[in-house]
Amino acid sequence: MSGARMAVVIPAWNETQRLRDNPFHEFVAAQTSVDLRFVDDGSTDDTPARLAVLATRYPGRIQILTLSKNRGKAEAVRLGLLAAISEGYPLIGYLDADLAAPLDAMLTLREALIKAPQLELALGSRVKLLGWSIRRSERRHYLGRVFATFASLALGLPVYDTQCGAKAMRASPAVENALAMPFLSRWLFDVELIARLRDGAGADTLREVPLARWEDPGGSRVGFMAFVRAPFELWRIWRRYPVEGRPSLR
Ligand SMILES: Nc1nc2c(ncn2[C@@H]2O[C@H](COP(=O)(O)OP(=O)(O)OP(=O)(O)O)[C@@H](O)[C@H]2O)c(=O)[nH]1
Ligand SMILES: [Mg+2]
Repeated sequence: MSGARMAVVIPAWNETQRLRDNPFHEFVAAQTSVDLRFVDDGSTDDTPARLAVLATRYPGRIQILTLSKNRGKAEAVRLGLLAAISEGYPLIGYLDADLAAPLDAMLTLREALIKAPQLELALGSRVKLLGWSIRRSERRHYLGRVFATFASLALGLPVYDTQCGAKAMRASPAVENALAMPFLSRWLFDVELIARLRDGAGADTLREVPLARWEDPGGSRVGFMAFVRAPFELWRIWRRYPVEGRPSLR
């Protein structure tokens, strides 16, 4: 079963500096059942040309979906995943172009879905355990822990890390349904995706999978304002997807 076909969606917005060809080519050569679907999110730098070169070496296996203007990561990922479902892949997932989570992480997540057929979503989780290689600056780690605590409260689920950019799903009707509408939030869409599946498929279809390796390569374009806006966005999500049995603000 480990050969189940999977499409990994990689959103890319002005990634000329961070995009490297080799890891993608080596991965596609070694993993013949996993294809890559880049979404060029209205880039204004050389990203389209770089992606075109990347794709020519493995026609069909690496493809580019081009958005004519920048729609933000949430919409880029959502459109890429819907395109992969319509291509007929039984498993789909997404990963950041900076490869903070390495491509191998998608194999770990795919394995989790294959081993447990009841799961709809396997979430990569950056759990900093001794002997594992999870490398983030102290500042981002602790800010991340504060955010994760509030995200967990807003979802009413014991989730450790909603924001890791590596997630895999089954291309099921429940997942397709969860992706049908644009997300409310541009950056916290992972929290929304979890809420939608919690409500549409049940909390027991979601599983976090600790990743062995995660390393921030730097160069993030998520500015300070994203951290300032995060509590407000989380509040909007909590209001829009109330936790059953708990008071809603609506
Ligand atoms: N910043 C940004 N990234 C986008 C956008 N659309 C797609 N992306 C992609 O989303 C992924 C995440 O971007 P990063 O800037 O690394 O942000 P992040 O990983 O969420 O945050 P960090 O933890 O700060 O690195 C990358 O693959 C980007 O190319 C967009 O409009 N803005
Ligand atoms: Mg990043």
